[in-house]
Amino acid sequence: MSQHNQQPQPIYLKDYQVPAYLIEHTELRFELDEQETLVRATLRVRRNPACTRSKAALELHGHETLELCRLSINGEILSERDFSRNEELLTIPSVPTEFTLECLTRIHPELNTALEGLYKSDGMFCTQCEAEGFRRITFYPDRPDVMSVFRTRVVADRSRYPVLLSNGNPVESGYEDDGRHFVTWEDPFPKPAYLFALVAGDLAVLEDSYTTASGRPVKLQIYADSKDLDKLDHAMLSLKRAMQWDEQVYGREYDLDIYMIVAVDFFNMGAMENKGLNIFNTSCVLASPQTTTDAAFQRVEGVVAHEYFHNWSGNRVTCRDWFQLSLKEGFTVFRDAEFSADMNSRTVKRIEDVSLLRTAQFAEDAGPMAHPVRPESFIEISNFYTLTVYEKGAEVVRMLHTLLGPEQFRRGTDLYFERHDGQAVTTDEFVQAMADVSGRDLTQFKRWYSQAGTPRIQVSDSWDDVAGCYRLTFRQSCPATPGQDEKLPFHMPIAYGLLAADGRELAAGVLELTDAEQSFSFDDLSERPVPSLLRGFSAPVKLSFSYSDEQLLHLLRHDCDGFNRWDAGQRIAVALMQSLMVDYRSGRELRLPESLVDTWRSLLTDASLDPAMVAHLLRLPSEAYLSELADVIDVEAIHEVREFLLKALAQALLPEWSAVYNRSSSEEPYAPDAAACARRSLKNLSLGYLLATGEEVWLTLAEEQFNNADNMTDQQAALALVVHSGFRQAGERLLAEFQAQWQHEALVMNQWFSIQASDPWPGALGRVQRLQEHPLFDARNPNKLRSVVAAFCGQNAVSFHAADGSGYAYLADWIIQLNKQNPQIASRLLTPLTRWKRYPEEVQLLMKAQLARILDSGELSRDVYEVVSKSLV
Ligand code: B3K
Ligand code: ZN
Repeated sequence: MSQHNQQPQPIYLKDYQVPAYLIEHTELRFELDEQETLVRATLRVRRNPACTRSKAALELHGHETLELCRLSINGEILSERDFSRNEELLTIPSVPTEFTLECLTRIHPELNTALEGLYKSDGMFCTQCEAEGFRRITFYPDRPDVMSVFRTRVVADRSRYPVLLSNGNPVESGYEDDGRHFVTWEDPFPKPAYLFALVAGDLAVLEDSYTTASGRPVKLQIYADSKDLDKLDHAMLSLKRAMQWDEQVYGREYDLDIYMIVAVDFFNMGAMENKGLNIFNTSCVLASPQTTTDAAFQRVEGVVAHEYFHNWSGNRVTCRDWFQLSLKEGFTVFRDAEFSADMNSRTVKRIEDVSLLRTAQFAEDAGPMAHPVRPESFIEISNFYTLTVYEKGAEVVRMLHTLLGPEQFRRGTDLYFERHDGQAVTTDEFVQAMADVSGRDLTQFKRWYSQAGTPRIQVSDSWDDVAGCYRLTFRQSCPATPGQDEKLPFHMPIAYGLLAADGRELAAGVLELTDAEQSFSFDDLSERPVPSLLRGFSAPVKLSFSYSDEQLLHLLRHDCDGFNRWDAGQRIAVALMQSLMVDYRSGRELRLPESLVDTWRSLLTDASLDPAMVAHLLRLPSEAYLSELADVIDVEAIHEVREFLLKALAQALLPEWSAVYNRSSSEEPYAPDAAACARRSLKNLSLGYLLATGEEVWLTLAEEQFNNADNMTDQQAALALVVHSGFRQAGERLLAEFQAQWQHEALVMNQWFSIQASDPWPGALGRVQRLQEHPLFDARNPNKLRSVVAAFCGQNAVSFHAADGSGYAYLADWIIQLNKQNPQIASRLLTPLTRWKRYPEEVQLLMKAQLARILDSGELSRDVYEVVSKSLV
């Protein structure tokens, strides 16, 4: 815990200074053992010629848990007078210009519950060093602008840890005393310490190979527990596809002789791009038709690609400091999104990504932790691995792609990689490469990196019938965010089309908005068009235009932009739900308009439509999206109105749902390709509507699907739909059967937990507390916490927001417990409580009281302290 007597202090981007010392070579020796681990680090250090502070001391980061055994410079052991140490730094005031520093440290991976640095996951050793985990392994300048070549020897008991891995290529192996063995690894590419990795365990491996475009063979290995060896094929296929895609689309080849992925069960996030040795949460690498849903198959493909793409966007060219995190994350998310769009359905991928952005990222922008894509300060960097840095950061790169066009964008990335290979750079340098190849002035564009908040665009139009002239006027503004009251206009691309009454496109293109108010005219049009605005969601903004229902229906039928067709449907549904919410609050009877039934009927019966599109069009806007759009969130009204609409549409279109269900069923063997996923998604959507009627016959259908499914997508969909329906006994029965069938598959059981934790039926809190007593629940495992605690607090709004405040107290209890055990997870789980300002006053008081209780609960980690203290402002 780092709070001690004084509150943790923020650090600022404006205070950045180049490092005073550089590390040319890092040699590490790990002696892994059950009770303690010894780490010997031998560093070749030299003064940084770029540093102007001539008498700068050598500063090494070192976590307070490190036990220093010996420290020497050029072979001379230092005494305690020669250096000082506080809870973060070890400082040696006087050192030569060039020297060898040797440091022997004792650490305790077996006691490490924060899962940062070196720790144990289910009996194996593994590491997580980004952002600042290496300082829990040894004393080191643990900052991304210090890049070194590493040579690592791992020594461990031969029988318990037959596999010993680190970054780079294996160069030596052999035996030591007492049944121990070693492997030495050498990574020739200079890297920051955050990309260091080590794994030791008894692991099975799937091997394959890949020949790069220039003919270099690369050995591919994916390691996992032997029981999971049959679940690695999809990750391997995804890896090979990603390697090929990066060659074709970006001209980037892999650079080492070997590429390894290791699956571990205890992991704070999804995966980590350590050079040559990616470490993955099992949930992002294991996949088989029997145990894995379509969504999870696609997640594996996306995450494997994401970590692979980091080899160039992140590892070869890395970040100068952590304020630049989006340099690698925003760019890499953009790269993986384009990869997934190319491998599957482009429109569906876009709809999914935009839905996430509009619900979760927009909510972040509107909350107390709002920050720019390149933050200006932080107390704990782990709190800034956010949707803003990742997803909005990717949107910023996408806008550059749209503004420059694909060819210039590619010349820009070529220049960026070539100019900065082996360097640690800033987002300014990324944009500069784009400016240099295009000759464009991107100065104003860079406000996307420095200004927080979601811009609002108000659009109005006018039509001059005589001249045939159509005019669109855009007004942009951006709400205040913490520390930023006034915003300047953004430079953004608005992709658009103008549609005639018969659906023809009269004009299309990209408008560039730069001013607070700006108009564009379109001459010589034969008729007043319907505007399709922000096609493909070309900028991360909230755009409003007073569309009539007819205009939206027109876009829904005719727009050639699949994203905007879907969005037109969303706008229709959202408007209806918002008006139903008003009715609900005033106690009026809720009614389903005939017009909506007709529209939906035509979508359901048109067999020529792409099933993927239909599945998305007919999915009602989520509770989370409606919450984000509300001025004051009325959890109950949102839930009740959505339930009403679901049931009403189910009744009104019963024969159509049943026909779609039958039409979407298939005897084909399982494949996770785009077409088959779309079919299953439409089938399970129909099943949901059928069950919403409450008629027994559809329960029987759901149970049949549950029992006969040859894949997890269909089985799990049936389970979740029945459990969340009013058929309570049937739900209990299926849960018991599912448990009996899958209790040995940890990832499947995580879904079993999460389906129950997100069940809104009354009594949810009691059920969740019982789940925590289940023998498979383990509070030290982040996946389990996500399946139970995060699912309850994040996906079960009616239960979490119970009027007595019990949901808030439940979450606060967890935060107080996890604050010591795993601060990163604690601070992440906190998010729902931080949004208190969005709720009615009496709710705000209850939520704030729990935040205050956390703040007063004793010594807080930097992670939790930052989020709680900023939320209470
Ligand atoms: N770079 C890692 C994230 C590390 C998070 C550390 N708290 C995974 C990724 O974005 O690829
Ligand atoms: Zn990443």
